[in-house]
Amino acid sequence: MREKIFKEQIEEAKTIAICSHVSPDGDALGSSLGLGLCLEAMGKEVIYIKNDDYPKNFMFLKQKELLKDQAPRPVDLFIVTDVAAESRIGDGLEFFKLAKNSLCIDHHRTNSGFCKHNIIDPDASSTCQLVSELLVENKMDIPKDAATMLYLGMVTDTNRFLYESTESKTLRLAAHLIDQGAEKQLIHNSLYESTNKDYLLLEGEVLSQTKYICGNKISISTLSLDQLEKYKLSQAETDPLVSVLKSIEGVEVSCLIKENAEDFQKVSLRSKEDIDVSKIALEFGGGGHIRASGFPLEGLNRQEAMEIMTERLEKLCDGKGNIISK
Ligand SMILES: [Mn+2]
Repeated sequence: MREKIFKEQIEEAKTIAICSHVSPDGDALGSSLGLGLCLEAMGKEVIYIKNDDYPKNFMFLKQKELLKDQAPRPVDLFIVTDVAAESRIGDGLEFFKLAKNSLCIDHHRTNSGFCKHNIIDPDASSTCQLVSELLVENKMDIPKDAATMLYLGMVTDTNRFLYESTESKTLRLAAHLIDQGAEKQLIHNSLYESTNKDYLLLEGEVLSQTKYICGNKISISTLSLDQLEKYKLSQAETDPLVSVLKSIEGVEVSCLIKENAEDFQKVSLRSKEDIDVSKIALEFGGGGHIRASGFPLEGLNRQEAMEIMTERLEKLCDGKGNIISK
């Protein structure tokens, strides 16, 4: 059914604008550029909408050249990939309003389906997996450069196929992308064998200031703008930190509060088992996945955010150092 919707919407459109979320990550870039390249190969006119600065850690990809600032204009179809809510469309919003038709392809559990047509699969480990599946089911060609982008999102959203969300299907689709020429070694070497040493130093600093509650089962830390400045890193480069806090022995839930301005914090949550952190994110007006979610906290400084998050996360605890799943 969903593969039919995908095919029909694409077949009907001549001009297609494609966009992902603000502060793009590997899955956002991979799904939008990967799908766009497949659509171009089908003879569609594709407009790629740039959102925010291109993340430094993905500079090694030549496909980044496709992203440009675009003057809004009406198109037949507006596609958003990996975007959980309309508020995350960013610079694509004008295109969305002007477009005749819209299609949302996403894997965020909290997605309410804000487009005319919505293909949402919370069980897909990445939007790139979902896009690849839709392409394969429709026997559509995946050119080499598209395969590389789709592979990128699959690798990053599953943390190298380590997360529980990785299914046998994920690996079969990844294998298919490699068969189409996905540059897997370029991705592996550029992302996982090239860690910035300043990032590692910052990681140590954040770890050393981490607070543990609930019998060390919950880790909470903060990252200040001063620290980013000190180590000359961008916000995007510090994305792995919250997972590092989760990877600690015994930790079930991790929380990182990132200062974006003195009175504006961004909170990221991760969990290993039992705890659905997307519920907490929803309470605060954010969203995401069961094991990875986030939300902004406006009007609070870092210290206040730390207090609020400590208080909220303590509710996950039975008071005797055990996590109670709810
Ligand atoms: Mn994703």
